[in-house]
Amino acid sequence: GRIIHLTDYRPTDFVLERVDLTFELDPTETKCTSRMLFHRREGAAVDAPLVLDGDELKMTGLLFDGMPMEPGRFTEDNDTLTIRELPETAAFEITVDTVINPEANTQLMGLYRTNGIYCTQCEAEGFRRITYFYDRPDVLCVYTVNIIADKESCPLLLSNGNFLGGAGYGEGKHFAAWFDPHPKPSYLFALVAGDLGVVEDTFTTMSGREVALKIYVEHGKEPRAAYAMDALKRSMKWDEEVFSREYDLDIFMVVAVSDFNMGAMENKGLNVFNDKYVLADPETATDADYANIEAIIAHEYFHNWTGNRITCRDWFQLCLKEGLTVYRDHEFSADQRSRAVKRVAEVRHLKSEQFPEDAGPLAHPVRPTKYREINNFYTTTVYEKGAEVTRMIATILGRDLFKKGMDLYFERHDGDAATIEDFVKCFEDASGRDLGQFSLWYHQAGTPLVTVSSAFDQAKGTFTLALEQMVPPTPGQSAKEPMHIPLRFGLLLPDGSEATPASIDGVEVTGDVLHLTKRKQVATVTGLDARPVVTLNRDFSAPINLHFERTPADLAHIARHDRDLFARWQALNDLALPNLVEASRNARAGTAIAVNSLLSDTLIEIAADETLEPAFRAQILALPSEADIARELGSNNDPDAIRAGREAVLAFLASEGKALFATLFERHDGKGSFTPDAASAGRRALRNAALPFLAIADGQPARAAQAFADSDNMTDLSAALGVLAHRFPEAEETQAALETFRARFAENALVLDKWFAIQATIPGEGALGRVQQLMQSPHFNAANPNRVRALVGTFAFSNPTGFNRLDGEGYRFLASQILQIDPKNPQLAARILTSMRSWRSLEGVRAEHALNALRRIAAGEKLSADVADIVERMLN
Ligand code: B3K
Ligand code: ZN
Repeated sequence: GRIIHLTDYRPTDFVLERVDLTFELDPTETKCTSRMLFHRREGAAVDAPLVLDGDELKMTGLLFDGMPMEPGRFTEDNDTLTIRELPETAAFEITVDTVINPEANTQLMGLYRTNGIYCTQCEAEGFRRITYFYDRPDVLCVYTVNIIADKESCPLLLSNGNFLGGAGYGEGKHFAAWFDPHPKPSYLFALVAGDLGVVEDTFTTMSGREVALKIYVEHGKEPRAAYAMDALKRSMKWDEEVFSREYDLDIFMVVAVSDFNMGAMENKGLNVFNDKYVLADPETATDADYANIEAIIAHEYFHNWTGNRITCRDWFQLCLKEGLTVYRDHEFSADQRSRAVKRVAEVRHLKSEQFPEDAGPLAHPVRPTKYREINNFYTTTVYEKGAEVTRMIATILGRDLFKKGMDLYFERHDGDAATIEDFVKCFEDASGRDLGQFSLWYHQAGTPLVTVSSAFDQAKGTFTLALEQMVPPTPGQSAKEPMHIPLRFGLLLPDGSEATPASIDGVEVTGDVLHLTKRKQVATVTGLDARPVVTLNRDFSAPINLHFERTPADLAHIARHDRDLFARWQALNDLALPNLVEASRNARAGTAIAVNSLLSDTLIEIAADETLEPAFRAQILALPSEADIARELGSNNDPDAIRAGREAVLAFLASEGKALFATLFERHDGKGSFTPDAASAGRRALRNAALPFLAIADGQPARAAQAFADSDNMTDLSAALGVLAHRFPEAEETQAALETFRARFAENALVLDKWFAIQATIPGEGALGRVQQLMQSPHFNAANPNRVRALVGTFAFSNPTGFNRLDGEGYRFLASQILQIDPKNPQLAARILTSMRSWRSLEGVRAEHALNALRRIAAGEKLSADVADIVERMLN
């Protein structure tokens, strides 16, 4: 594929006024007729041809104003249909007939079949696999959709918008017509047909309109859709209350399907979901599953305003809808649950997924300027860093001006295909603040590094803070400008209370935000009687790396006293990380490992603090991961040494805290009636955070085996199984528990994905053999993305010691998997391949094996654009 540049953007030569689509569904020969009404855009050249996009299409008819098009007036090639000699001003109609084979569509883009259900996925460029079209987000028009299908196998015929009507249609068939009054781009088109069960409810909007809500799932699974329905209603209410956004159709539908390339899709009025993010009940879903369902239902619903009513001018603007919508779903979850705990989880996720992307060969700006395959840009940088950038606008402007800016955005751009510049301008206009330098967050890739040092002058009562920022070079961007970095901060006094300084000079301060804008700045704080302990980047107000040499005592002080719970977690993390890094170095060198007793004391003290919510205490007990340690080490990494060092620290903490862990584990016994609310989930989280420490201290599986036997919900059951498998992989108890779990959930593929994932993450070099063996299991299905992600993806992404085997077998396995998956499902292959994005930070022997595996993939015959793009960037 060729490279697309942001600077090449220009509007189409023709305006599409409306489209009428008719589908005659058939598993292998679906007929699609598309009637499009166009007129030449004012200012477009009079001889400009109409060039429509297509991909692997079979065209069986082409009409101009109802008459067959003369062969000389059009040409069809691999990916375009070009029509010439079109009217200068008059509107005209083009009719295209295509024939599609949904059964053969293994890419899961365009129209395909999953478990007998017809469904579509059109973002980013799937609509062109249905018919020739202006398949780009800046072409918005109204759609009428007629669906004809077999009555018995497809009682349900759905598309976007409002239902117009339906009737019988000859022998054994019926039809339904839908009209979507809201102009939309093709990527938001959807069609679903088949035989599904439904859960129904209603929502009355703030202006009093009643909206029908329907969630479609496989027959028999209706009870498992209740939580998703509840989350949907809460999302609709929240968007009215917080963003003043009301829903705009008579009906809102969600369909759950079992073969889907990602989480879900926000098609107008007809969201299509991976069933993993719809179905839940206590027996089969963990608390994390419930939280994900809530967040994704909200995310897709929120897209109705941020994405659908205001869409993107081109795909470079993807963060306009994704970053903003992730920010909105984060805020929603924070309001529904515990804000601090949610923030800790977000930051953990950002650091473990986005920071490595930003530090490796796949780094790109939140708003990129070029791409080869757009599907490879649905990244954690566009989504999660994009959300952080939106959050920083809110931090800089403050709540009220941020709301004013959002209101202006909705008012000014409703119905538009907008750009990031349009978005930022709304906040500038609403606040009067210049966001020019701030906008670099959209354009400069790489995680900024802020280095800080401090000094206190007791005689003068002044405290100075010297701050320096540096944005590392990234592919295609060697030199960087200083950024506008908003840092929330506080000054803690020895008794834990907060100091109110007389003045702060040298750096702009608004409220509790310090605005770093130059490469180097010194903040001078006056009017202090005692040396303060600075707490910086509270709430993770800026997505940066912070190097601030602080004593363990200062960090422990913040961990004990900060009024910002997030900062307390961060301080404890900052106390633990150097210890874990040091332990890993010692493990590699074969020298003795010591643990700072301030770390163990503080950790145990906070974990024991009954005034703190259990969910937060559980986060305190989850030490930085092996991947976190690897990132901190930066280069020449040996995953086995990292694990050995971390294990030694865990063992020390386990023995120091054994009494406490036993109490936490027993006191928070989750038995009784299950509720998925945040407080109950927090109690389970604390219990399950204590269990691995107890297993280490016990040195044998009895307690975890008992916990497995006693569990009456999936959260506790899978946590106990995880501890058994990861701590005692060879024990009889573990083998028995794995088999019990398998047999009990043999009919539930989504639950068996947990069984796959737990086994794929058993540390050590035996993991690969287990994964290969599990791929032979009758429960595995190489054609289903959820299964492949659960087993192959989890192994590559989340098993550092198992995947990064010294003999390189892990990489060779992944290379052969990628080459096998790619011809069937390029998006899935490309996504799993990104698990190797940090290969250059491995020590020499592993890096060499990784390089050879990547070269083998690059040399593959007929690679998809998706995989070719990723592998080439990783090799550059
Ligand atoms: N917009 C979709 C993602 C589409 C991915 C295309 N490869 C889901 C979401 O972000 O809400
Ligand atoms: Zn989204």
